[in-house]
Order: sequence, then C-alpha cells, then structure tokens
Amino acid sequence: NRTVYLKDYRPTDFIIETVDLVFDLGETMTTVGSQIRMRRRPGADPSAPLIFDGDGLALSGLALDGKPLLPERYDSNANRLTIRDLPEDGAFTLTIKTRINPTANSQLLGLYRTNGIYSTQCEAEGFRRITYFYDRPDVLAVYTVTIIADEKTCPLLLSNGNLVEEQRLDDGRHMARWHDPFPKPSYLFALVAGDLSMIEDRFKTMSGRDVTLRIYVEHGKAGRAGYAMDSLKRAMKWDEERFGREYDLDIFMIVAVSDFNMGAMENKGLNIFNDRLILADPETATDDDYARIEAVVAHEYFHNWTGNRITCRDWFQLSLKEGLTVYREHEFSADERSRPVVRVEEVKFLRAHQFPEDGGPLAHPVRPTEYVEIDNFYTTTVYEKGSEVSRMIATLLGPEGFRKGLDLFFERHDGGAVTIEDYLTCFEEATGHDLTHFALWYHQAGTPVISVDSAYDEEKAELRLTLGQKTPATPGQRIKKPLHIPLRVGLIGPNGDDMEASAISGGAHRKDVLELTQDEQTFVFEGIGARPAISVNRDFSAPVRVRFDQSREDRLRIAGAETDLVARWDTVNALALEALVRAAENVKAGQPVTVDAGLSAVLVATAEDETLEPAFRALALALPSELDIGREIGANVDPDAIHTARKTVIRAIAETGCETFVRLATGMDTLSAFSPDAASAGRRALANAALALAAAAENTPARASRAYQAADNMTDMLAAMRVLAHQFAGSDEAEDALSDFRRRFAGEPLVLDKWFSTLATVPGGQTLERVASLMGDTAFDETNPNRVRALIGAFASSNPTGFNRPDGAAYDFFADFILTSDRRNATLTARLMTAMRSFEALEPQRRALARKAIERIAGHDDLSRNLRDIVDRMLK
Ligand code: B3K
Ligand code: ZN
Repeated sequence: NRTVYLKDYRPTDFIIETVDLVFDLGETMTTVGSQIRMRRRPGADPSAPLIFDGDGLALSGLALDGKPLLPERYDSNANRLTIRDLPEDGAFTLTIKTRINPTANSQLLGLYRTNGIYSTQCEAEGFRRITYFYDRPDVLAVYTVTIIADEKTCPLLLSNGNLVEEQRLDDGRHMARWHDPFPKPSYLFALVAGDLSMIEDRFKTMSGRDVTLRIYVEHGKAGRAGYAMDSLKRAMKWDEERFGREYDLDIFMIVAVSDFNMGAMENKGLNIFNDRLILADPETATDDDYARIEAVVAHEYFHNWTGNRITCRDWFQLSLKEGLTVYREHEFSADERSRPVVRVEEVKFLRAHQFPEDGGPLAHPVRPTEYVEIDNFYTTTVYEKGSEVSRMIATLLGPEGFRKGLDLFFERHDGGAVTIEDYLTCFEEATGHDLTHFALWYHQAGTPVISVDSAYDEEKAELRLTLGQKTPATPGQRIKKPLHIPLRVGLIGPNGDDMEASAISGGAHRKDVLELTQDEQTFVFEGIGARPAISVNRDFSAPVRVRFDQSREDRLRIAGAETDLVARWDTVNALALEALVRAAENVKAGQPVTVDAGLSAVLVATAEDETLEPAFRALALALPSELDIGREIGANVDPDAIHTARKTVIRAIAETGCETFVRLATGMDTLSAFSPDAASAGRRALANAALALAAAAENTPARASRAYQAADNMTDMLAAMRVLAHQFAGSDEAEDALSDFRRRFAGEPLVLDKWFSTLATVPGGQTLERVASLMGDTAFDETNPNRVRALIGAFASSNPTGFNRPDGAAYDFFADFILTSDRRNATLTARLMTAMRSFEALEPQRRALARKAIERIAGHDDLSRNLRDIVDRMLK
C-alpha cells in the first residue's frame, strides 16, 4: 500500500500553462484529447522525466509538438505515463489521447454516465481517470474544453467558465466550447452533458456586474429548484457584505444529479450537486432539508474564494479550504437563521460525529501528516473541527481582527496554492497576534478534556477558577501538549444576571474569553460580590469536553436563566444525559429506573417558556438519542439497556408534562400556509417534538396517526410517521402510515429515502429482516449512493439496537454488503464502513462478534485501497 507523506512534498518538474481538452462523448466509448502547453520549471533537473498520473486509463495517442512520440521516449500503463528527454527549456505542447467508458464507471469518480447524464467528479483524484495529468492541487492551468455529443440525447453541453463557441456538426452531433480564464487545479474541472431542464435568474454584484445564474435539474423538477436559487442569491450577497468577496465569472451554474457520492462539488463556475441538496418543495422536503440546501448551496458558492481562487498546495492542507468554508457556511446560516439555534445544531453534530472520530481508531489531526487514500480524509475532523479552529481564531482575534487577517489572505494568496501556515501567517501579520502555540490545533488529534474547579471567597469578593486540560492519546500520537484554548466564561449572579469582574488575572483573556495555554491555570476574578453560578465554554467557544463537578443548584440556575442560549441548552442537555446514563446503568443492573422531578420540571418549564424561540425549545425537548447515551457511557455499552432506559425516562417525563406537550403538539393545526423560513420551521419542530412526547404519555398511536393524516407538508408528515414507526412499531396505525407513504411517493426516490431510513431505524433485532427484504423493494437501487445511505447507512449508523443484535447477524449482513459494494463504489463503501469504527466500546460479546465481521472483511485480499485503509486502521 502506498502511503503519502507530507514531508515528501515537492513541486513538479514541469509547469502547465494551458490545457485544451476535447471530449467526444459516447456512452461506452468516449475519447479524450488533451493538448497541454507546458515547460520545464526554472531550476528543475534538466534531465528529469515527466511523470503524469493515471487511473485505469488506456493511452491511444501521444505526440510532442504535433509529432507522434517514439515508443522509446515514453512508458505508459493504466496508472502512469512517463516521458523522457523533454526540452530543457522553452515551451512545448504535448497531445495525449485516451479512451474511457463512462457507462461502466460505477465508482462515480472521473467521468460517468447515469440516467442518461454525463457528469464528472474529480476531487480529489478523479481527473486521472479521464486523462493522464499532474492530478494534484498545486498545478494550476487555464482550461479550454470542447464537448462533442449527440444533439438529441445531449442538448446540453457544459463545462467551467464561459461559453465561447457553439456549432452544429454532421450526423446529428453538436459541439460547445468553454473557456475558464481562471487558472485552476484539475480537481475543479467539470463537464456535464445530457438533457435537463433549467431555471434562470440574475445577480448584480457589488461592483455592478451582471451574473447569470442557472440551476439544471431533471425534467419535471424545475419547480423544486426555487429555494436553492434563492439561497444562492442570498449567499452571494452575504459574501459581499460580510467578507467583501465578489463573484468573478459572467455565469454561475449548478447541476443536480441523482447519482453522486457526496453532497456537492464546487467546480469552478459549474457546481455539481447531489439532487437531494437542490430539490425542495413543501410536499417533498422537510425543514431540515431546506436548511441543508441553503447551507450547502452557500458552502459550495463560498468555495469560489476559499478553495478555488485560493487553493491547497497539497491534500494535507485540505482543511485550509474545507474548515474555513464550513466556518463561512456556519456564519451564513447563523446570520440567515437563529444564531444560537444554528450553533446548538453545530455542537450536536460535532459531538455526534467528530468527537467519536477523534476518540476512536480513525482519529487524525486537522492537518494529517500521512494518508493511504485521500478520499478517506474528507472527515468531520478536517471539515467540522477545522471550522472550529477558524472560529477559535475569530474568538481570539475578535471579528475585526479575523476580517483583517482574512482580507490579507485573499489579497496575498489570490491565484495561489497554499498551506495552513500561509493562512495563519496572515492573521499574525494583520493583527500582531502570535499564533505559534495556537497552530498546534492543526497538528494534534484528540478532543481535549477541560477540568474546572472553583473557589469563592466572600470576604475578598474573589472567585478563583482553576482550569486544567488533558488531551487523550490517539493513534500515532501518545504524548500530547497543552493547547491554546479560548474559553468563554460567564458568571451568573443569584438573580440570574451576568456578573462583571473588576479584574481578571492568571492568564491572558479577551473580555470574557479566558486563554488557557498551560496544563493547569488559575484565573482570579475580583469584585464578585456573591457566589456566582459558573458557565464554562459559552457559545461552545472551544471544541472540548468540560468536566465540572458543579452543584445541582448552580446547574439548575444555568438551565433556567443563562443568557447564552448555547450554554443553557448544553446544561439542560447534560442534565438529561446524566439521568439517561444513570437509568441505563440501573436497567443493566436489574434495578428500577427513577427520574427525578427536577429534570422533568426543567424540561417542561423550557417547553413552556414563551420568551424562548420555539426552535430552541424543540432542541431542549429532543432528549439525547440512544447513540448519544452510548457515547457518553463510552465503554462496555449495552444498546438494549440504553433503549429500555431511554424509553422509561421519556415516558416518565412525558407523563409529567403531558398537558403541556398535548397543547404544544396541537398548536400545529393553527399554522397557516407553509413557509420554509426558520421561525416557521421552529414552530413545526416544537410541535413535532411535543407530539413525540404526548404520544409517549398517552401510550397510543392515535394522536400521531391523526397528525399523519392531517399533515400538509413533509416535515409534519415524516415526524408523525416516525413517531408511529418507532414508538408504535407493528401497530396497524404504523403499518397504515408506512404503506400510505410508500404508495403516495412511489415516483419520488428522494422521498422514499426518508421511508427507507425510517424503517431502517425501527429499534429492535427484527429490523434486520426488514432491511434485508427492503433491498428487494423496486425503489431500492444498490448502485445509487442516496438509496444505499438511506437504507444500509441508516441501519448501520443510526439503529443501535437493530444493528447491534446480540447474535451478530446484522454485522454479518453488513459485512456481506460491504464486500459486494466495495467492488462497485469504493468511496461510498469505505465511508459506510466507518459506521463500525466505535465497535470497541460495545460490551464484550457484541464487541467480539463485530470484530469478527470486520476481520472477515479485512481477510479479503482484493479490497479497494479505500476500504483496506479503513478496516486496517479500525483493527490496529
Ligand atoms: N469539496 C467537495 C468534497 C469532495 C469529496 C471528495 N471525496 C465538496 C465540499 O466539501 O464542498
Ligand atoms: Zn467544501
């Protein structure tokens, strides 16, 4: 297995100036002509050969300056092209011809054709599946792309940049030529051809330029692209206002395709999207779908500056574009929606996905130092933790400092392929801050644990806050150093108001942000007239775990009065999580489960608090999931005990607050016409959270069944169906709703994904058989990544009792699926496999069975590099 190391980075021996590509599209045979204008890099070894990457290619022609190259001048195989004796200086032109089969390309990487549409995915290393090239991000070139195809089946021919020529050819074919004036790396190349429908709009940029905006979708779906277009325009405006970034081409296009490995791709001027992140209307999309569409459309657009205009020197720098762009996306969502609600959702996501990654066998730094397969590093660590690291820079420097640093970054590095060091240097130079210590966040894996101790001296009116930090060992990094951690701290007085210290000593701080830089530090707050309740990590200012043995009284004060809503939610959530963990321990020990009245009271009071926005109240009511509880327990996990415990606790809380929940659940009926805005979505979220609790209290499916029938939008419909399927599995009401849903949306694959997921996550061992039989449903298609994720992915990653059946049958089923799927689509399969990464946390019997299944996979010697890398690291 080849391992790539950061320390081996060196620039290429040759520089590429321009690339002229000619695609003659055929379903099973497409020819690609590539004419590359290039020269040896000044100072490079004059005898060095040119070595281009390939992946499964067949060379069908090779010429230098128009003359066929003699066989002794080059070697080629499927994965490499080597040319010797190239000119020492001066430009030359290389012409390379390859033949590829887009229809047989089930990896969905490179150029592929599904549903009659040709499209590409080149990041990270897909371009080498199209033609031999320097397929690496630091080689920037200007591309001209000519596409020739049958006019009937492919009326639409798209690539990056501006359309410069169109022509009708003989035999019913036509051609289009696109030119992208901005030098770009090969991973941003894109091509789309086929028959699609389109919606169009315009945007006037801040300097007054007119930009044409187009979104292409399957015929019949144009009516569902409006929200994506609206999101795009808002994102363009926001990036101008917030960061001074203006769009640079005359046209911006988005194409939605139904077979796509990930969410979306930021190709220059021609974003390609998974259609589930474009298509939305009230009948088929939930509020969460709308929010996701808005966020991802913005994310890909924001890449135009952070990623495209300034790109990565090598793939180790991936977080340079991804972490920063996620941060920009998060800020956009916060400005467009409710800032605290958006932040709580980010915290939940980070804890549910990144923390376990950081604490498991696949842990790696935000900037890794080695990889076997780069595809496996598009992780929550690179993305979400990377975003948190940029957020911490903003917290340490303040918004103006952050903006100044970023302005310098754009000015200095526009057109460049740069490193994370280059990024940090801009903040240092623009603000005078030293980020040397802070930079460790990029290099050290693992989630720091912060310990908090406090002592209040009434006489001195002084609070001493002792903060400690410890980062657990991760694979390949046993010894950890202390990090530079910004912790936002609030002191809440007896009347619920914030207390201001007259002075703070013991370490650097910026307003209420304490800078923890050592293993342990004591901060002293002066002028504190009464003992405060201490709120640590307000707004989740650092991606850490906090261990604080705080009095119950203080926690209840925070849960009821904290003005920082993120910390308030966190405390409510932590109280609930503790109760659930205790209940699971009781179940395991065969003891009765008791729920203390304090917790129910906090939840009911939060639900009823009209001063809080509904979306926030909904978040508080959505109690920690079975997965959350399992993660908190961390070792010797018994999913069945957790399930029973959670059900019992929810029932008790639901009964206490039954009246409230019934009232809130019926509030739904009074809503007027559907609008996807955040406030309306929040009201639906509250009503649906209340519905789940009301149904639990009443212990009958009647209410949810009525809600299902009354629902006039997908959010309410799905919420009711999930209550029926999950809380009343097997009831007539549940089965009726499920079969009604299946019938009603028979022609809507994206909606049926919700149905597959709902069924795949029904708790209990019997779900395995249901999942296995659903693979035979006519709507299921194992070649479509969305279907696979909806059924198999949801089952493996979100059904703890079903997937972890004590007899291990689900592990075997999953392993069989993985082995078949790996041959078809390695990217998707390796990603799917990570669902089992925390198997070591299970109780011994399940752990052993899970290991056996993973070992069975690892025992095959023909695994893809992607899957091999994941299972090897999981078993290490
Ligand atoms: N940059 C792409 C992800 C590419 C994944 C390649 N395996 C989408 C994004 O992060 O915006
Ligand atoms: Zn991205």
